[in-house]
Amino acid sequence: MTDRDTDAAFAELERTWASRPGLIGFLTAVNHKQIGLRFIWTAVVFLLIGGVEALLIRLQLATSDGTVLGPEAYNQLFTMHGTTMMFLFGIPILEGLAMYFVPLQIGTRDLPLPRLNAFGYWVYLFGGILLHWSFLTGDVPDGGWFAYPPLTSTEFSPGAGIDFWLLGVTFVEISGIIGAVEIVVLIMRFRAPGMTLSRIPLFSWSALIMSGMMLFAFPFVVAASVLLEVERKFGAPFYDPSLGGDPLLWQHLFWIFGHPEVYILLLPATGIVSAVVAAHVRRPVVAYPLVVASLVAIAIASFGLWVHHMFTVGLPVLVLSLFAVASYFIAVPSGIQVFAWIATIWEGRPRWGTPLWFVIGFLVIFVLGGITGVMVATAPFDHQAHDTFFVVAHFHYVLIGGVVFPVFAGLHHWFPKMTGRLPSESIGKTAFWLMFVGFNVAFFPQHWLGLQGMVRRTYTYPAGLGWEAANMASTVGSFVLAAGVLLFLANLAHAWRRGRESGPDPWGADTLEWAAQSPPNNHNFDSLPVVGSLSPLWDRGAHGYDDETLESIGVLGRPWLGRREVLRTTVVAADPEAIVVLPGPTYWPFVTAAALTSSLVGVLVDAWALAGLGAVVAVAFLIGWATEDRVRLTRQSSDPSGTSPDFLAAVGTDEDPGHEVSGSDQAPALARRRAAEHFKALTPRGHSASWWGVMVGLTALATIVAALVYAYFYLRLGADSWPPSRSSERPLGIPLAALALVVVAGVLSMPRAGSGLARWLAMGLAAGGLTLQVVAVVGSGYRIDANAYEAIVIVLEVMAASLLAVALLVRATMLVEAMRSPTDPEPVEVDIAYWRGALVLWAVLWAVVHVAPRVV
Ligand code: HAS
Ligand code: CU
Repeated sequence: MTDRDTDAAFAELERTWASRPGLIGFLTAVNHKQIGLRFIWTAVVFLLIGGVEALLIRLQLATSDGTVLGPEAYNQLFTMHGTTMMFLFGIPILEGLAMYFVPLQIGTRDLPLPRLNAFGYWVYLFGGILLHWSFLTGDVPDGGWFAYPPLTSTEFSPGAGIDFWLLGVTFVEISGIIGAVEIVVLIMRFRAPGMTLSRIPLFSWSALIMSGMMLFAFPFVVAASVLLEVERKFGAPFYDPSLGGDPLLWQHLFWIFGHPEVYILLLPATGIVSAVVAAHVRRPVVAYPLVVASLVAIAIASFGLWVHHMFTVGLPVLVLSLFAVASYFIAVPSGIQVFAWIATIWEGRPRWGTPLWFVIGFLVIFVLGGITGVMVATAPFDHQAHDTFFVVAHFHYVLIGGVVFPVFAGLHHWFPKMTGRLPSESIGKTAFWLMFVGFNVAFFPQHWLGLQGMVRRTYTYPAGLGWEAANMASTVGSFVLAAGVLLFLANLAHAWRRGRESGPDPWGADTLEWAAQSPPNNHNFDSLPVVGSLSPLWDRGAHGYDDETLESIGVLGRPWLGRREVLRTTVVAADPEAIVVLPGPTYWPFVTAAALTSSLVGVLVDAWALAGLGAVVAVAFLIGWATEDRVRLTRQSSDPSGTSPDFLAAVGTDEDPGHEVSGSDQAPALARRRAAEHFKALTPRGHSASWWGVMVGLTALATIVAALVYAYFYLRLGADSWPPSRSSERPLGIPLAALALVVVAGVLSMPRAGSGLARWLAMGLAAGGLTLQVVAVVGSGYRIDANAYEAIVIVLEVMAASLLAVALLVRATMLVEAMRSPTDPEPVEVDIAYWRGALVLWAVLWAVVHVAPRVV
């Protein structure tokens, strides 16, 4: 290839990967950098909103008998503050950073399901707006970020505030699950050739683990919220003890989500710390395998700790002890990471810029917060500290120290990559010191206040307890902290236009994002990198990404076709597997999210016609989305036959059999050669990205089912008689017939590429099963407001019926798709994957509804 050919090819790629201009571009963009950046700045806006709410709270508490806020306003502000920070700032900013940087770090050009990603953003934005809309209607949620019933039931919260909260949070969590699916599939299937598991950068590892955790945690809060909303709208007594419900069920469901949630925030933040430490002390983080193992250990263990938030609800001592010990255990992997960073800084050549200062701030504050965590994990101590400011101090140490400081380190560190400009170091460091000092002045005294008995979530305290000075210090400190945050953001805003040019790699960092331009061009990399080391940019030539490699790989795909092509690789070895065509700009994500939002608003204001219409329109849009021709979305080929020089064939020309490689040098050369071979003769194999998306999405769906089944058995355990005397046992005849039909439908769908006819037939049978199921439920005479048993049975039945109904829709759409493009295996794959999952879940629910009441 001559240089001219190459330049023309790069220009062609750049046009192919461009978004559309103007407002249309804004609404239709799907590119990971644009969407990632949107997540980041939207989250920053919510950080500022949440910050103002916090300052108002502190003004009220500055003096005894404060009069800045009344009790109602105070309740609303601490609720919205916690909700905003946890749901609208913390998770989205970390997801945004992951969406922007993971594709670059692992050497690809976009996320695997770009339209879904854009949809996730709109859902997040609309959910966040909805939550804050309540300020305009006056019905501001005031039940705390944990929304415990019975406080949040209609009896004690009759207004629409809690509905805003439940629906808004559910929406935002769905956006989170979507982002998680995206990132899991991305990291498993789209890494650069040669990027084996042990060469994945720590930030990408942490993003993968965060996303995996989200799939298992978020569905619990979605399920809890849906149950509470159904209770509020239709009188289903899930949390009402007078009809067999139990408010503690909420606490379990909420904290099964809520405890992992804090590590979902912490882990990617530690990933940022690892990235920043390596780059700014100029050596890889020590003990990489141990650090990865710690991330995994924390992720798994964190699902077994939730009861430590419920130590004071009156549980057996054995339970208290088990959960306390489990909570101590988590200090071990946390400690391993802390010592790994300290050792890395010790061994390295630190450059004391702003990012590293934020890391130091993180280390100091997070360790203090971790230690108070171990203290409150000790049940007898917690009996004193629970619901006091001691806990408030603990979680601000871990959340601001453990999450905000690392995120700020990351924003400063990656800012040059996103903008091509360097923020001021002196302003950055000033901002750091303001934040560090302000933070400690604001929150350290709260430990003492808590031990003195000052309770949280109470709008004032009387004079004469000696708490004034500490509270005043806390308020002053929080304003200093806020000034630091503003200065930090102002520094970035200023640098955006005026900062010094940074060039591609101002820090001399090690991971692939620094090999791209700053800001990266539309297609990220001119040539797709091949990776032979954990620090590819430090091991240029010897191990990793080098100019030679650039030449050797050439440009992926055939740019003159105008398609968004990326490389799919295998899970473990990252061997090239297939070339995947990604979709370009499209309206579907935006309009679908808008339709869903209008449906949600319908529920909120009891306009059921609007709710139904919105849902129907959203489904119609989803079908439009699923059948949209992805290849046509990008620029049309001028030369579809591809008579121009075959770029794939130009690959691998640098293979030099005379060049002896030895020892550790062997791996990269091998990887490169293997990649080159694959490029030459890449017969597509493995599953499509959509198939992976469905499989990972099914995990989240299965978790929702698990949460509902958990609720069923929890209610069952608390009941004296089950089913309660009012609820006659349901006859089995029709349900058995439904089961038979669905099982046969499942069997008919089994053969891999199953004949079209068998799959149509299966559809008919499943539709029959669904009809029988509905008939049986209606015929049972069960009422959702009768008692907790009937209510949960109806919810399980509705869940099962929805799974089946969606399966029918998916199959109809995919069969039509398959007829339109008979050579494309994807529709069949997606259809069969979803069917298997949905039918298995349906059968599980069937067993719970019909078998469980008879045997347990
Ligand atoms: Fe926590 C409450 C226990 C870490 C966030 N936590 C909260 C709440 C939030 C939160 C938001 O067991 C309040 C929720 C609400 O609104 O009610 N937490 C722990 C423990 C750890 C911990 C054991 N928390 C976090 C992180 C968070 C977070 C991380 C966010 C990012 N937390 C609790 C408990 C409650 C709680 C109770 C409920 C209290 C109540 O009454 O409501 C651990 O993961 C911390 C491990 C980390 C370290 C530091 C590094 C380790 C080193 C090794 C040596 C240290 C040792 C320990 C051996 C420990 C350096 C020595 C121990 C001594 C006592 C000296
Ligand atoms: Cu916890």
